[in-house]
Amino acid sequence: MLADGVQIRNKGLDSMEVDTLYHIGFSTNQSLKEMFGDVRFVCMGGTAYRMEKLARNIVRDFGIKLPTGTDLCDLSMHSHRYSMFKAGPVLCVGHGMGAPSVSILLHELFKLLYYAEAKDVIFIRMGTSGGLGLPPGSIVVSKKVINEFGETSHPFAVLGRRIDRPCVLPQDLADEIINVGRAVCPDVTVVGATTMSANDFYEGQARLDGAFCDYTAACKQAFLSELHSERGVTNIEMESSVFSAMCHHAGIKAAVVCVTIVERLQEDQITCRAISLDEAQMRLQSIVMAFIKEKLHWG
Ligand code: R2B
Ligand code: URA
Repeated sequence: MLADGVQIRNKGLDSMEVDTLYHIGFSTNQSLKEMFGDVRFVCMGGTAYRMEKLARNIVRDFGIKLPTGTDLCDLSMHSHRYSMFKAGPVLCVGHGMGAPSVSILLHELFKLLYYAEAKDVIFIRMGTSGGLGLPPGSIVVSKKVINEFGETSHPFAVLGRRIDRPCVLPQDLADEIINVGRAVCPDVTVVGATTMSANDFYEGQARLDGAFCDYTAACKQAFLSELHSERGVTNIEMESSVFSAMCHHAGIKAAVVCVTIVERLQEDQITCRAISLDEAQMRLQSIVMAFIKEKLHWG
């Protein structure tokens, strides 16, 4: 099934009378086309707080008129799982941490947009990350994603078998965002590079400060240095491999844009001495908002 980009690869859905999108709190009994048919961008990030802030900033910056007497609200509030705010054509969704959380959400968002007949939708993951060889507060637009084993694919388990789906991100989209980023924030380091997506924050990212650590500081340093100098990795986070693999599998254009909040070649703990989390988020949001505005020829 094709809907101008969103490929739902499940013929079985046709025979379902009602499809309940349990984790986002919607079902095909609702007027999904009326509610979501105009969505052109889906921005996803880790927390509800940040995604609400993004939606509010878009409403203000784009001059979007909400119906008199109404305010933005969490459309997925009743599911108590994810959070979703709609700012005109931009859906801002909190995805939680890690691949399983993102995977469940993407299945349901793809179906939602398919049922809503939304066209030419672009997905953008906006995240925080640990940088390699970059000052905190740098912006990394992923051109390539590797998983924690160094492979350019994400492993899915289907009927007990491992299926590797490639992590592909459109290079032209990444370049467009890099150009906007450099124009909007000329004093900030904005790079297009390789992102490593790990399944864990501590051992999975070679930290020395987890509850377990069976390796030495020298081994950690050698691992991260090799990732950086041999593999070209400039940042590490936890969702880009599943995100890029699933969007590619669904035929959806997607980008991963992260701000670095720690220099991992120097430290493990996130203290935000060099840049506050709020400032880092604002930087990331201003770039993505400028990109969306340009794409939509808004204002
Ligand atoms: C970045 O930050 C989170 C871990 O602190 C994780 O979701 C990620 O990718
Ligand atoms: N998120 C991560 O996954 N790693 C970091 O170092 C910082 C944010």
